[in-house]
Amino acid sequence: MALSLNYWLIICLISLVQIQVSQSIHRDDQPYRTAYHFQPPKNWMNDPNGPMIYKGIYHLFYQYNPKGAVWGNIVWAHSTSKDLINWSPHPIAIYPSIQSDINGCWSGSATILSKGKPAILYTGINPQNQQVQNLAIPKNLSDPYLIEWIKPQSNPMMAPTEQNQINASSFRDPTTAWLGRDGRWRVIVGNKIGRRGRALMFRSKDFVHWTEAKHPLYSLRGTGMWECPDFFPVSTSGEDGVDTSKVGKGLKHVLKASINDGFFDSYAIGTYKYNLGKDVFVPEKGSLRLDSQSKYDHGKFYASKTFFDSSTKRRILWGWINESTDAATDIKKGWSGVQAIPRKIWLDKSGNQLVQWPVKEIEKLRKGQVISSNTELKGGSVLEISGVTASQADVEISFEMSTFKNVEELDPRWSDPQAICSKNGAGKGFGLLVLASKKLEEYTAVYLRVFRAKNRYVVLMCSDQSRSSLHLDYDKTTYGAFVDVNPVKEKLSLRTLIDHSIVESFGGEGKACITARVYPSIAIDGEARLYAFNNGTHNVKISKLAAYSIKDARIS
Ligand code: DQQ
Repeated sequence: MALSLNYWLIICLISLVQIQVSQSIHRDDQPYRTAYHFQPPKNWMNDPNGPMIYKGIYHLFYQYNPKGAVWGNIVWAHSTSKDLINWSPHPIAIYPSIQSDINGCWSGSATILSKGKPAILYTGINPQNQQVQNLAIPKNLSDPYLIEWIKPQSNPMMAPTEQNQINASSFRDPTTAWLGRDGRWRVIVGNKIGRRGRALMFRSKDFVHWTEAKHPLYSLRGTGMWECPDFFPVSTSGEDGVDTSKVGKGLKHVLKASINDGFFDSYAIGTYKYNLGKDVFVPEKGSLRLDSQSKYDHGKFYASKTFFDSSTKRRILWGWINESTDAATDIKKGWSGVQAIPRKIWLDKSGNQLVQWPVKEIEKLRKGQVISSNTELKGGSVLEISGVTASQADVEISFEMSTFKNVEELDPRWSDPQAICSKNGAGKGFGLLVLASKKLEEYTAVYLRVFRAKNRYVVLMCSDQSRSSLHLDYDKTTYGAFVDVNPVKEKLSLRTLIDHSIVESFGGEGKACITARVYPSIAIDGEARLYAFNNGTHNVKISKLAAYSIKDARIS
């Protein structure tokens, strides 16, 4: 007995050493792999699919190419987690096996049906390369990991036909379904007709027989194909999420579409009504309107999807962060694509916009910290924040301006925040230099700038990649967003999650998000540094700084 215990202890120790060794080898030749963002060990990953919680276990499926680091051979890979941060991989859940998905299993969503049974609707590519919608259900409901999925004989559930005249190459990505008061399920599917993006609606009593509604739930001219639509209620009185089928007082609805022409996820806030047999979504007057100003994230973030976490009453958002490198580079490194840290998402107090914040579970990974308050940051100065692993960190910083006398004037012609960030640089901005090299040959600047406009101040957030890498052929885009905060009354805050090649930033406590993908050549691992800077002529106060090293999550 004693011998066998020792034997197992030795085996465990050897494996631990092997893991440590393989991790250090892996980091040396894979400087851009992330340590706490979700990614499979190798190959291509794109959209998050069918996120849900079932019997206390979080499920994430994702579009995956089991055969390589570029898009193709698409299946649904599957991982589960108890905390949204550490994940265990499972066998591929949905793969081509029937006529109606033989050429690919594309994106879709999970719905929790009555009695808590999950069901997945996803897009299959049939032998004629048409996009159709299929159903998959768990083989064994008593398995909380939902390892095996079966596809009913009656697939596909929705298909383009001569009668419905749906364009077979623009008909995909069913949402989570919701149950109407009339006892019928509703689902929307992304589509376009000409340049008009559309959310086609289907209804069903039994989740198997689906009928197309006469009118799309919503459509908008000039937006092109809507991929991965999402439709869900948000509470008007707090941060709690609500079940997707909830309607009534104290709620507004959000429609999100992934705008394929432009590759961004954009939303509108409005009212969902069911009147005289017709379901309609009416965006609020003056609400953000599925355009480039109403992006979930003004950097890299696409094909996102929310789910309602009934265990914590949160609505949680997943989104795909793609690479900025070319296919040859991705093939060489053997992988492509990362998921953003899951974010809680809710309606801002103003009712005019959504707010996003990394799920609090991420804080479990925090270790060594640097915390300070009320530090003066002189005009024109750079201050190193040492004591944390700068390549793997979580940094929260808030600023107060000592004076508003000299703020920059906003040229009334400047309406595009990205253009201001790209053309005018940091101006009198202040913020962080992340993934920076010691001599500042490389850095990604994430910062805020305050402007004076007519009767108000305007706050701009930028994430500038122009100096992110000495590699000349890597992406140098600068992203920008306006942040709806009043700098006189509110904190000017930034939070940035840094993870080797990811800089995921939240301005104004989550009112504006910008995710950047960067590939430094010097500022790698132990060579990376973190700084605060103030480019203005006057001092600003760092009212709060909390920087943490972040441990590796257990992912693959
Ligand atoms: N990715 C899937 C499609 C979806 C697109 C294919 C969005 O279903 O429209 O991998 O990234």
